[in-house]
Amino acid sequence: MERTFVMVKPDGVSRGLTSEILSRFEKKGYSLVGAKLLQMSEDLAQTHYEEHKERPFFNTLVAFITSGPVFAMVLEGEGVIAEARKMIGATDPKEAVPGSIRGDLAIKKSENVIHGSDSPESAVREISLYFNEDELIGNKAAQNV
Ligand code: 3AN
Repeated sequence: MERTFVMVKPDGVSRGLTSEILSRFEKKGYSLVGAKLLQMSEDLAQTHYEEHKERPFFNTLVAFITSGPVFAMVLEGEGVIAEARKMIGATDPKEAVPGSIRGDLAIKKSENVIHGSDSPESAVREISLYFNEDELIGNKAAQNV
């Protein structure tokens, strides 16, 4: 079954949007197979966003994503990688359609409340950055077998 990595960013957590965001994915029919509230280190932030390290906004992005706790989760279900991206909406909340998470809950591109993996390769990479195998429900170790 397909899995993706989704993370409520510090602005979303501090604004109290975590449960609303999780609720949207659950109502759609996706299952939560892993979740944790964590404070990202600078190292983890730089690794997560390494594809953007030459971009002018990289330092701001790292500072922002480490500015407070994030809520990291792994969601499972049919087509969840592409569908979660659709539900999240465009990177710039001003372009994100109403009904999408960013379209409904954000204004600024630099504080766009949520991250979601953009491909199967990113999903695998990002899940392993934040979770051990035994922290994911459905994996053998997590079932104590
Ligand atoms: P997405 O999160 O929609 O996949 P990416 O991967 O292009 O978007 O960008 C990663 C993050 O970098 C975005 N979530 C956003 O917070 C930030 N970002 C992207 N472009 C800009 C920009 N021009 N100015 C400030 N922050 C940006």
